[in-house]
Amino acid sequence: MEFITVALSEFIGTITLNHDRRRNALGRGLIGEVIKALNDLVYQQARVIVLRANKGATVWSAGHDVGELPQPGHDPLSYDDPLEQAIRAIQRCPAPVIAMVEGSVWGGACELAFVCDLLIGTENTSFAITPARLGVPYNLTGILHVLNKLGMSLAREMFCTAQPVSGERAARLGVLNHLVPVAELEDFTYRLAGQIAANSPISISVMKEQLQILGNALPLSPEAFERIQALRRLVYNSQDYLEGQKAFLEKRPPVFRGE
Ligand code: YXS
Repeated sequence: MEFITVALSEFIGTITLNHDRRRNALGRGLIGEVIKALNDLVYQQARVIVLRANKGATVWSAGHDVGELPQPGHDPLSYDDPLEQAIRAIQRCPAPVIAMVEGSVWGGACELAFVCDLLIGTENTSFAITPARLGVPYNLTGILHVLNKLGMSLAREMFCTAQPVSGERAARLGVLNHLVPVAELEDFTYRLAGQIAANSPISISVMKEQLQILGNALPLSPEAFERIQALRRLVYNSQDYLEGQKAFLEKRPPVFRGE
């Protein structure tokens, strides 16, 4: 694998994001390897999977690969976007996925971590949801995943400010299941993974899917859905969307005009 490493021991799988040079940006190459690793580990009887970055990582993941965002006029987070495929792969994985989060998490990588079944962080963990910083219209299921995880108040703050929220605050608000000192992070995570692996995998996989179905069961009229899609088109057809990506790639602050 070019972008990740994979391991399996005593029914506990580990997928390590291993592209530090690009801060584990979620490009199609890395995402493809993560999805393959999830499938392979389940086939090899993994009962729980830890999704992590390398030890000592300052950035768990920098989010969607900005260079792979499509040009204006095309939905940047369409159903078949690799990031969306990875999010569905984690949700559909019969084994619980534990996000072991060391370092900062950005953009769509926050959603990827939030859809994991458990999140364990440390004092250097932080989450920043950044579509507003790039002029990107987040997608409907993504908003629902964030809303389910954060609640309305924190979701509004994070989508509007695009500023990092600390691991300590995330733990206090229930976004992290546990916050442990970085020196204890691995032992704590794998001890908890061992507790899961010792339980009935068929019982857990069924309850995971039941929770998934109930968590996403929000009635939405066709008109409401079409209105939301029309709103998102306004954004990804905007000059702001073009400017957000351009500014990032040119390593300069964006100048947004709201048009
Ligand atoms: O210039 P080189 O070639 O060395 O590459 C640099 C960065 O360009 C690259 N890199 C990325 N490339 C593509 N997509 C990214 N998201 C991305 N992030 C980083 O990695 C190399 C090292 O980056 P550098 O020098 O900035 O590292 P740093 O340690 O000083 O800063 C780390 C970060 C994560 C604070 C910084 O790289 C950063 O702010 N990255 C962008 C975070 C972000 O806004 N992500 C959201 C992406 S868009 C997304 O997820 C959704 C579509 S949405 O916007 O809707 O949430």
